[in-house]
Amino acid sequence: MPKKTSNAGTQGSSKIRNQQSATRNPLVAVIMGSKSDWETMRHADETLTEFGVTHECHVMSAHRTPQLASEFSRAAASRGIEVIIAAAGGAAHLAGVMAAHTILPVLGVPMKSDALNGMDSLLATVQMPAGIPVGTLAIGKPGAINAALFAVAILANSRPELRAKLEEFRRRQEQKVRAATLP
Ligand code: RP5
Repeated sequence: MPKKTSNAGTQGSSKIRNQQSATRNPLVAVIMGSKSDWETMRHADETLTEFGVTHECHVMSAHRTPQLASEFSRAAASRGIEVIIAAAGGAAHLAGVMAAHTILPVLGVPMKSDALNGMDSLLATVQMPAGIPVGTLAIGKPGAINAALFAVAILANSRPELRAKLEEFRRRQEQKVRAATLP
């Protein structure tokens, strides 16, 4: 579970796992609709940490805390945030609401829901009307990891040291697959 709590300059309760990175100019905000999403979204948190990308993690909901969600999104760019990752399950409107209030790139991660295995989350996240884009990733853990890697790739466009880390990541990944042996 997220370890620290802070309101990060907005109203209401938010979860921040890494207080230090949260206060040190976060470049990425990882938002999730419920604390129950953390088990999946911790993979985005871990991936960003692996790349040394300053970020913060919050719980807020398009439906349960609509004012907090819109205020957070409206303030994000002025706080220096460059990418928002938003995860939600079921009627998953969080990424869309985030995108409605900012021109920052918003990446949506559909959570695997109990009722429909995440198909509801996927369709609710991906089917945005033309004009308000959400870059939607895969359902669940692969989506959480790839959202973080996508955020790193966006940031890497203007940060050569991040680009080098991404290239090294791909090299190591390829080597691992090439070296794989079967029982
Ligand atoms: C969504 O509803 C959340 O993102 C979560 O995936 C789902 C269930 O939330 P809880 O009932 O577990 O809080 O808003």
